[in-house]
Amino acid sequence: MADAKQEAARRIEELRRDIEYHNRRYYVLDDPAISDAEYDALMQELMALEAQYPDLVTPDSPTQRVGGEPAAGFAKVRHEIPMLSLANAYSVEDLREFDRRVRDALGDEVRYVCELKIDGLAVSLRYENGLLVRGATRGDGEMGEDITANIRTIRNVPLRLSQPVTGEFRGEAYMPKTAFAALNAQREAAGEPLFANPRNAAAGSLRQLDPRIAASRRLAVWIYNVAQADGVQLGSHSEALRWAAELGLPVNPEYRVCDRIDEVMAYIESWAERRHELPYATDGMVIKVDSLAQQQRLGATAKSPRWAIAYKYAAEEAETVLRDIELSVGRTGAVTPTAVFDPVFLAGTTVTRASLHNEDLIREKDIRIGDTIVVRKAGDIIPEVVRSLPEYRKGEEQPFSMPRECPACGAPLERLPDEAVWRCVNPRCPAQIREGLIHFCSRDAMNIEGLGEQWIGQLLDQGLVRDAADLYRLRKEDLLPLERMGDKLAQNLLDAIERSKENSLERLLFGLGIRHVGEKAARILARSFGTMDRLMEARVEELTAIREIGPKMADSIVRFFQNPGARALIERLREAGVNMRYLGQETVATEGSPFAGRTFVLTGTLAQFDRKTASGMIERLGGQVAGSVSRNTDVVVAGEKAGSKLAKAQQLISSGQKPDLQIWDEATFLAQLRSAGIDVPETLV
Ligand code: 3BA
Repeated sequence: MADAKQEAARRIEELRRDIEYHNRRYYVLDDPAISDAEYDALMQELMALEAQYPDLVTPDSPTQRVGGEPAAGFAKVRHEIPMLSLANAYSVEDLREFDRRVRDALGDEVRYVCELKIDGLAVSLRYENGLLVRGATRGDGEMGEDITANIRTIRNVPLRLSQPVTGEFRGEAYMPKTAFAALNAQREAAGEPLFANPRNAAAGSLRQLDPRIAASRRLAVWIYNVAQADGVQLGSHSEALRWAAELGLPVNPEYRVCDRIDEVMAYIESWAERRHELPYATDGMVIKVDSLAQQQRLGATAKSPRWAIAYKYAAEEAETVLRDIELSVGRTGAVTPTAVFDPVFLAGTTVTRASLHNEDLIREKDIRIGDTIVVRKAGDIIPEVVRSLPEYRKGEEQPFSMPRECPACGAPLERLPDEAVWRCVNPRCPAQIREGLIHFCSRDAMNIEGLGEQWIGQLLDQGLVRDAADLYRLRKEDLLPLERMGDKLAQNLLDAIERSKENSLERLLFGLGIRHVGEKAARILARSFGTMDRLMEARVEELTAIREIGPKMADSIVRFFQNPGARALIERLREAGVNMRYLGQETVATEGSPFAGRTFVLTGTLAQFDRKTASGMIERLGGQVAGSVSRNTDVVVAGEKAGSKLAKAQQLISSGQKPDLQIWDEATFLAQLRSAGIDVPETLV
């Protein structure tokens, strides 16, 4: 083989390995290690080399497939009508070329539909006789994963259409920006890895095997394609969108029918900035030929339809000056560097800070204080430093070096061989104690309402508390001298602290901040061991015998309880009267639940429960159960062999007397119970 070809073969192998690795990080682990642009660059390089040496192309090359493989654990589903991908346009010229190709092929007038390009992941929803029967991911376009249970938890996906239609509807599942921000804040508090952008968060949520988790994630869907529908005649895409909306499916209202490509350009331009104000992330505009007959004439290549193209807005980047690198110490002692730079306006907001994650990243990117840097927002939301611009250096820039001592307490920092972060391991480090206390009081832990960062800071500074147990000794006269404190507020805080004593064990376990023990693990531990005492004596083998507990977590738990400081804290909490037992089903908040204040009628047989149990659960969640269907009924839960009550409900809906009456089958009922926090067996749904 010639030298050049040999070199190409070597590089091709290397690229394939890298791409496979990043594919797995992205599709399987939902934890990408590089940006989309960097990934695209690898793919482009591989495609170029393979084009140059076609005999080096093998069927297993990542260029030979469209997407990722389904993760283990979900049933696979075949898409009878393949889910193709979209060709991309990155410039106005690309768009004009698309328009030219389309008009050359058709030789007549063309109308286009422009739609916002939602940054989520494609899903397919199948309805039979108006009922949602299947939800699937796109997968590689041919085979996806059956995620029906998770799709059912998405609030804006109708479980029943307004007409008994059989067909398949496709769209984008996404996580609204606020939900994404809240989720990451929660994960940060729990010491869990953050999602890089709403798209990954949505994908991660839909790939959860436990639909309760998916339900807690506040996803939503926009439908943008009618893939198939029995017995309807649709002439155009815009007509299909209107029809889908009429059926009750969520269709994004911001679409526009355009008569010429210039109008398309203007519409794209009109959204370039405004899109950042939307409550969900968008990364471009999708342009589609409106007439379905014309779509058919244009057809598709192996990968994508010739009648559609995705215009991507350039990822907005800005230059600014790095003024400082600040260090903060988290609850686990991890020291995180943050870039502080001159304010820049980026994707709709002014930003001044971005996490730099760890020392290695700063070194790899050669980022120095005083440097001109390029910043952008990952997924349009999270600011990040892309690179420094060494060509602007004047010589006064300061390379960053991680201190060897904790910036909060001065204790030496440690870095484990397989970790990227430096940690302060001083258990008395004030920064760790502060963050730990904030976590202890937080909503998902002990839920001490009102006791936030500011108060905790003051309590620590005034020496009124040193650890969580001290909170339970506070008296009103301790609180009153605090800045901005009043009698009523002090009483409220004391009441909230008092109430927290009654929490079920899982909240305390989560609040203690045992490494690797998140909310879910805490719940499993509480349920499995019942009391703190039993858990404290558990050995590694007993812990790992529980399916969800791995060796790393087990080891961390055992070590935590061997620590005399932790044991002493637990004893003082016990003396203060803090509950240390699992209280069975946690008392669930009824407000905002799909049960609160609504009237239910049960009909037919449920496989999972007898009627009394089902009624009990509904009532515990704030609902009422009635014997017969009337206009006062909000929801009919229909089991197998449901008869006249179901028929009555359907009649009330279709006659318009009670159009918002909902009919839930058993799976929906279970999914709703789960989303309200009730533990129901895993067998169904
Ligand atoms: N429209 C994504 N594909 C889209 C139906 C076609 C299509 C998309 C779209 C193929 C968006 C590729 C995955 C796929 C259904 C295949 C949109 C968006 N239209 N508005 C033309 O907003 N992200 N994605 N989805 N079939």
